[in-house]
Amino acid sequence: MKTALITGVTAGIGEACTRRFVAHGWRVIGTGRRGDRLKRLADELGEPFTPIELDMRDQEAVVEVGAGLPSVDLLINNAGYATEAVPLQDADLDPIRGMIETNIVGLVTLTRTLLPRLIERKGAVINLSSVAATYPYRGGCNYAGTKAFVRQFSLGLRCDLQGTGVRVTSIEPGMVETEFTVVRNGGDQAASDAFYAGADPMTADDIAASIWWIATLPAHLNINVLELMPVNQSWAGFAVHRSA
Ligand code: 8X3
Repeated sequence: MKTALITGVTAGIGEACTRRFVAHGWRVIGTGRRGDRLKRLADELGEPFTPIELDMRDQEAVVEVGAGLPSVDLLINNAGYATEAVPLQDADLDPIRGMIETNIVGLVTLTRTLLPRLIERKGAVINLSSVAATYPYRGGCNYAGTKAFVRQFSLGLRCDLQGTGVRVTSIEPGMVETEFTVVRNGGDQAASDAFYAGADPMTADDIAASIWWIATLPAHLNINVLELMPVNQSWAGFAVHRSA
């Protein structure tokens, strides 16, 4: 039985991946911050699912969890979030630090801790980046910066793992309707609904299907980067400030 470690399984893409991999006969070890949701998922999925309560900002806990795991075939570094999209000059630093600790430091720590056991299995790492890694927008410099890190970390990790057989992918979705935008707006469901209204955004399951495809490709084939958007999302032009 193949085993995947998936971070951030209590909602959205992580939860959709968990359901998809379990449905295909994998064992999933899933981490998340919300114990009640982990328990609900464990009650529903039963024996193939092992829940672990973990806050990716807590680096000691990340090392402890990573070091206690068995060999795994796949690490999906999904846990991550965006702080409110306000210009840096108006933003509070504490939430930004928390995001950087989760999206970057936690991801690197868990990956480093687990790599020897991924190498044993000639496994794979799939990292959740974002279109924000490539296309800047106002209020997103820190979030986009973390996701650009994730992409470049993924490409560089391929170099480090040359010859080990371990595959690494950066997957970079645009609008996916999940709790992402509720979190970004401090719990404001109406703001999230307005953001996705009429856009026919991607679903968590669209991304889980792509991750399943990447994970089950022949072992000699590596998807380096995969960028996805809903058809209704594209790019705006340059912003130009003009003096009066
Ligand atoms: C977030 C992507 O397009 O919702 O990672 O800003 S988008």
